[in-house]
Amino acid sequence: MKRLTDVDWDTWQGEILATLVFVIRDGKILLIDKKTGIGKGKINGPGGKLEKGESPEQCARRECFEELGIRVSGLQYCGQHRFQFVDGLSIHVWVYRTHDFEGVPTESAEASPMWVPLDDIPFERMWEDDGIWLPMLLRGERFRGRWIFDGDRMLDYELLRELNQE
Ligand code: 6OG
Repeated sequence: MKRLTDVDWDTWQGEILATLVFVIRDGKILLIDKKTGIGKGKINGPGGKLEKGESPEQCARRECFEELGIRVSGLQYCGQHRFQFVDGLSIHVWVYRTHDFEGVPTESAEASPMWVPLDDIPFERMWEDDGIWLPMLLRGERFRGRWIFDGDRMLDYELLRELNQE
């Protein structure tokens, strides 16, 4: 499996369902140095796996609280990604952004927070896909991505822009 066409996307279902949240305020974006889980050692947005019975939005809020101790609200849905890894792992990720939160982002066992200027995002320390779709999120465009990864290495992808309606 190397290309998008090697996967039957009609029947594809993520084995892991997860979320990502990007808090943007005063020209800065809140990122985390991830200390555990998938993508440990990389910089990403806060987020994580859905628990049983939870909606993606509930998961997004819970993960922000667990990882950083902040209460986010006014989450805007930005898009979805379907990640297929060549070893069989598959992850379906829902992505949100907001500028509303309460509390001070605080380091936890899972994450260390950082505010980064929007024109200085450390893409070289992030998943390879982020450099491709995060600019769309920052422009307020909605997206739908499908990606093939071999470990850290991106092999193929398709990123579509969606109409901004639910
Ligand atoms: P935990 O292990 O933290 O949930 N994730 C990815 N994020 C980006 N930007 N690119 C990828 O490319 C990713 N694969 C997974 C989604 C996993 C977290 O890792 C994110 C979740 O926030 C392959 O519980």
